[in-house]
Amino acid sequence: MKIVFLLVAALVAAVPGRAAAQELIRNGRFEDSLDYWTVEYNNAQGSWEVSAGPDYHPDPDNELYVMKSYQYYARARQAASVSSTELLFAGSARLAAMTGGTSGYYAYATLALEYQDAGGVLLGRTMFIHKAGSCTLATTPTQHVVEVDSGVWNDFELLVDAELDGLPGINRNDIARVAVVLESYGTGRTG
Ligand SMILES: [Ca+2]
Repeated sequence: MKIVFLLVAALVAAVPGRAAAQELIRNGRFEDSLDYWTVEYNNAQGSWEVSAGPDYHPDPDNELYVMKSYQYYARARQAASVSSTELLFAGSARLAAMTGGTSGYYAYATLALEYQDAGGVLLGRTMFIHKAGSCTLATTPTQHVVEVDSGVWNDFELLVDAELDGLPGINRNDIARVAVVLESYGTGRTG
């Protein structure tokens, strides 16, 4: 038995420097529901939901709720073309994942930033994550895994150029797109 549960609100702006705030992610505050966001899911077993609404966080604005139970994933994703890695990423999320205690199962909830080449091929990523069970996702030369407290609202901010200093497996000159991904995942079986 596995349950994964993710509750997230994203305030997402990728800007070329703090002074000139051009938001590259559209509808990052979900004021227009899911406009510009792509919903992806694999509902092998269990249930899933991706929906926008105002009641997940007590502020008056909308948040996005992403939930997958039991097996596989539900996601919301948006990519933007970038001409530079001088970007600021900011977001707010409440992440929670759980497993039923069966050995070998795992789950995670994440707010991730993906670095892609011009063809959309994944070069690496930064994951703010809450893991449960035997999840082995870890930091590598192309992946920064930042574990956060579960069930509380966390504010995230990173300067992409500085972040890439810690990801030597990514050639920043190859980055042409950046995607924001909100994902809830569970194995639902040993694996
Ligand atoms: Ca709200």
